[in-house]
Amino acid sequence: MVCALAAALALAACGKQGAEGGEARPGGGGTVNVYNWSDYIADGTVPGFEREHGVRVNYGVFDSNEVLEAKLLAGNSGFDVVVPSLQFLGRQIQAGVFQPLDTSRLKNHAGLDPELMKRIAVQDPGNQYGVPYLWGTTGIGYNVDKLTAAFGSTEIANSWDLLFKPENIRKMKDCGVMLLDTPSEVVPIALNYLGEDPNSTDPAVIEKGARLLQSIRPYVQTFHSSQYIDALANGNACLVLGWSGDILQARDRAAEAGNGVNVAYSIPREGTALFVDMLAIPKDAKNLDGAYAFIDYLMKPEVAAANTNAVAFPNPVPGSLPMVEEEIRNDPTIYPPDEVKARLFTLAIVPPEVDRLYTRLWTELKTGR
Ligand code: N2P
Repeated sequence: MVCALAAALALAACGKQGAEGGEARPGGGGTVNVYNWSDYIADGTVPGFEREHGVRVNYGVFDSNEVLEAKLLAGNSGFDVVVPSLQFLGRQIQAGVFQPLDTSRLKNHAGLDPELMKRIAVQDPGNQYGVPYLWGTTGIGYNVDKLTAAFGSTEIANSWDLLFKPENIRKMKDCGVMLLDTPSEVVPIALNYLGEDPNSTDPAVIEKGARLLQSIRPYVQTFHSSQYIDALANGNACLVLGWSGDILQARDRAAEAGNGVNVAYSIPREGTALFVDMLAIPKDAKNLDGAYAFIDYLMKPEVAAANTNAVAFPNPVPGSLPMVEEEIRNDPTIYPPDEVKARLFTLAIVPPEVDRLYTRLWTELKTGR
């Protein structure tokens, strides 16, 4: 609210946002309009950039690729820098939303992880349009004590059986179950659990995933893609399908509050999605100098390390690692070891007819039809 007001009045930039709803508005001149995921940047990053470059940042947040995409496809978004996940960037490139990046204006570009850049090039050919910001996995967040009370140990959290078998998830119903509100990740995870291709475009296969989700629907309290951080941290949710760093932030918030809530994150052994969120510049961006400067600043090793330290999502800058706190660097749920990585899948670009099917199935799921 305060941030939305400040943005509306163009009085001040807002830093890290805890909830969706902050709006970035065109500022022109010395303002760069950035639209990023919520809970996804260190508090000091935006002020640090503003000091170093003498540019003001108008910083808005979202918690859904679908929301960002709707704004980008409508055109005239007013944004200079946006952060879609790779598979969304891929189809937005095809829709002509972005301008190719002039990497000669990004002096830190050479410091990006070459392996990751190769993976990205499958959906952004030649790495022309995007620069990775942070990445992570989509897994299970849980309240350690509630899970232990229901199952005798936390072992079950190592499998998607916890979430996808009605006899398991129902035991967590009363303490609060939340799922990400995004079909484009939850449906592929359900398909992968069923042994199907997570990126299947076959309607009959996708329907199978939807049926699995329908079977657990009675036990899901809320579909939301950012509120689960606080809900887990304050004990209002005990089982979440969510993003790695978000759940670890919930763990840290509970510890800071000293409220006795213990939160943990697991990458289930059946495997899950690995996502990469990409910095890109819309074709109609007004402040190109500001956009390039901001993107380049985020790739500075010390800035990338500060962001990872704050939000517990890995960054794509190997030179930042010595500055990443040991506890984070050595956490296998944040930086998965190779044997875990081998079970992670990349989300593919979703064709329009599949997208429409996802949307229909998702609406039916949420409204209980
Ligand atoms: C930030 C979550 C971003 C990860 N809260 C999803 N791409």
